[in-house]
Amino acid sequence: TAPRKLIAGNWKMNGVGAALAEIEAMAAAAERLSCDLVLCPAFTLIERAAGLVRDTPVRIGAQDCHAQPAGAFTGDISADMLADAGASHVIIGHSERRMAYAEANEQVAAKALAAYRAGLTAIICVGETEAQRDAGRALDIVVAQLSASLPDGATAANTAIAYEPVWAIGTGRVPAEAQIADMHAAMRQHLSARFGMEGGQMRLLYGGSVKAANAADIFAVPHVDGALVGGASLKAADFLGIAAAA
Ligand code: G2H
Repeated sequence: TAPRKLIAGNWKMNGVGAALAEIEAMAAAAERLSCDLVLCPAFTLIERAAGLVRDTPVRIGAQDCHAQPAGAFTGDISADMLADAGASHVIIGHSERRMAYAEANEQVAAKALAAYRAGLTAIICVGETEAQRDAGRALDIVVAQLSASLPDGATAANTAIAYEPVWAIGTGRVPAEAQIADMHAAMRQHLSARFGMEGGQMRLLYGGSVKAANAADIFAVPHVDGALVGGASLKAADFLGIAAAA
């Protein structure tokens, strides 16, 4: 049976305190939804957001964590700190971090392990660039990323995967349904081969320019178990429109 869909919002570097009203509105509607909702605002909002959703089905996540539990890492935040602030999830290896901070697969895997140790669920991101797709290498690249970015010990409970083609992020361009289907089938095959039943149940999210208008078509693709949403997660009306399609 297909797992319950997970719709995760990635606020990126957007939103100050006033934006918490959007999370409050999402939480107020969440009870009526048949999917799981996770919002990942900036570090500075996590504790307040977690307080707001405490008695609702909505969960709060972060957008990154450090691989080490503590130490001399100026400006960084550990997975334990996120858990302490009330987060239950953390996005790891988003392509914006892979590109801007040169985060390699091995570092992504180390961060995922840190997340597991802190009791967090990792949302691990993978995705090819446009040049890689044009060269016919998208499936190979993404499966290789997946293989190297997931540590041993990944389970369906502590890990979700987000497939985000780099060329679809914030561009309004979405892959053809057949392209998403092929990629998610390849990822599922890899995960089942490596993790057995756990890999078969791990939720595979699609990310990149998801909005209410295209969500239903994307969710109908086999092995799409939810979405990682950027721009359309900032406003409750948009995000709830996507969640309603799940
Ligand atoms: C891809 C996505 C969220 P957007 O980065 O992770 O952003 O929906 O704005 O393309």
